Amino acid sequence: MDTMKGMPDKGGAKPAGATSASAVGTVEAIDAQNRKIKLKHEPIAAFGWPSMSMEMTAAPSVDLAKVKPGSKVNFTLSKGANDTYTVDALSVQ
Ligand SMILES: [Cu+2]
Repeated sequence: MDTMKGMPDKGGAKPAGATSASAVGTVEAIDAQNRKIKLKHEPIAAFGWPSMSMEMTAAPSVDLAKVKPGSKVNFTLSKGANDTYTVDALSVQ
């Protein structure tokens, strides 16, 4: 499997190359028209990320009307092609 050379093949802890993760964050901005949400999230170990502010795309199932700037939320994030990230689920704490 030469094409998989760069991939870790050990079992055990979630690798940094995880494709989805659950996280906690605070909403900073919402662009409902373009399905974008900017979140200041806490560290996400599954992706090897420190805490940061970043804009993500909200999946069609996510109700952006439920959140506003300042809302503290639990959310799940999935990694797509080209390092794009989508919020698949989101709930206000
Ligand atoms: Cu981030």
